[in-house]
Amino acid sequence: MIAKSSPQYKLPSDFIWGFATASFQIEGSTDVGGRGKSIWDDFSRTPGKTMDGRNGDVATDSYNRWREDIDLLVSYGVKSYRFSLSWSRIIPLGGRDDPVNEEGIKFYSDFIDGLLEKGITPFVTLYHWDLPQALHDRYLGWLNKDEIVQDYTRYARVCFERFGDRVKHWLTMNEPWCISVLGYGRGVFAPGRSSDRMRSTEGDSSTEPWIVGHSVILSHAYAVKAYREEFKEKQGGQIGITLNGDWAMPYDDSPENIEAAQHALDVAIGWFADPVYLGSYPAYMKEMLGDRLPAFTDEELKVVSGSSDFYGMNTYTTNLCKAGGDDEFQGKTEYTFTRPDGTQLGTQAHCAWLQDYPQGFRDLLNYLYNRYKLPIYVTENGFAVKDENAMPLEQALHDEPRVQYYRGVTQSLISAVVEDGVDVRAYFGWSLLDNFEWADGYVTRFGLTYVDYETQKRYPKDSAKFVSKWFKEHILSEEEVPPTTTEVAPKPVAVKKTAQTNGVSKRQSVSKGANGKTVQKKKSPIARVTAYISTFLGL
Ligand code: PNW
Repeated sequence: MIAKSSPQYKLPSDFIWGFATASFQIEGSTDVGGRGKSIWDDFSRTPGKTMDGRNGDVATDSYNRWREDIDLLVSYGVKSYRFSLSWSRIIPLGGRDDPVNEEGIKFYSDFIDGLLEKGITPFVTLYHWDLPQALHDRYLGWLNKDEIVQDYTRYARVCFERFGDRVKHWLTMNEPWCISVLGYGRGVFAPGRSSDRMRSTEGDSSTEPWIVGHSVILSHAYAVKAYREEFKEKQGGQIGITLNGDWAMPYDDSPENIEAAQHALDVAIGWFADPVYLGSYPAYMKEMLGDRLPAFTDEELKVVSGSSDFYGMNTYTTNLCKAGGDDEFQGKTEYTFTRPDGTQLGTQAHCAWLQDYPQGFRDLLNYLYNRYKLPIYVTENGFAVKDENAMPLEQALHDEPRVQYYRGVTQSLISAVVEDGVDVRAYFGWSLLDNFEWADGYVTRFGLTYVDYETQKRYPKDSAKFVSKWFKEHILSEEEVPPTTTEVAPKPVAVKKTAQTNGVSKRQSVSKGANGKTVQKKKSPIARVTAYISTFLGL
């Protein structure tokens, strides 16, 4: 066990950290540079769909201000930046026979070069909810498995071909649960389909989300197959999916509530993670949905199973779960933040679904690592301070509840890695900037940087300073890294030792750096031996 006070109580030297965004939430310039419409363009312009009636036409204007965004990342000292590509900027009509837009390619190509020039590793999401409108109009998008799988795979292939020489970290899909449930079940996100005729003119919440989820899994899997067969050998990158999922805690000790928490996890996470990592839908989902849950053919299952190189984890909060209710999207459980004794689980955020509970972050990391046994990349995690939008600038910049949130999760993160032996390789805070928060419009601010939407000026909040400083102080410097097994040491480094004592799967080997190369560098023999001894003794 490494003592908390030890200089070795740190994350590995090749740990990746940075901030995340998504194309539609920041770019704006929706009708510029040959971009085709996405399903969010008109949806966000439709009265009543966003809280403040505002849309994504300008957002944080990052299509024009991307150099400024890179400067901001540099000022924070990040190692990596997670962003997404707009499918309809690259293929305006989206389909496999539709033309590629060279202006869109050039925009992202220049951006990637800009990051690399500053030593920032691009972490690229292919799909963060902005489906080309033309594909929705043509065949109902994700509802048409046969068409969308082919169109998505071709889009992915174009991205690998054009950017894969420089991009070594790919995420196929962002949060399939949100795509399926919020877009086709609750109808609150584009394309806004549901059974609720007060909200949606079309849709069927009892069937469509499960069909959409199935198409998303298959599209992900066939894109990964293409990457592995046609690009990976030459380009040497990694590819995986990223899932949302909040920790589920039983409301109390009763057996039905303990079971309810597992049901909540089965639908929030297992719906996607179980097929991808374990090869089948969770038994509880089959029981709950019967033949409304689509089945994989044997051939599809071969492609789906094992189709992610790592576990991509987006998480924000913890829910207390009680058995009951008929909400299938929550596994027929009820969520609350109020404990049996009437107290709140944590600090309330601006959005109703989020409270700050850092222990849940650590518990979730352990659960995912034990169940899926792959390295974890935390690709989103963040907090929206209550009423921040109504505060004067100076007050908003001192975002103490967000600092408190990040203080808690970073402590949980390092405890999970060093004490529990969970193999976490990356952490991205959501978000680099305040931005278009989907149905919330611009009311809810998740940024570690404040954006004044009148001037588009960016102002670092205290949280950005906290997170940047924390990662700089808690990652082993290359000088401190103990030698690897191939060098002097007969045993793995202390992190690996701790892992063994906890009965969790261990870190298998020295992980790869951002560019796919082993990061640990040669040190002087003395430095190596000293570092090794101090690690071994837990100093
Ligand atoms: C994620 N929920 O969305 C997305 O990946 C981001 O684009 C988004 O800005 C961020 O989290 C903050 O909301 C979520 O209702 C949207 O539980 C809704 C939920 C969770 C995540």
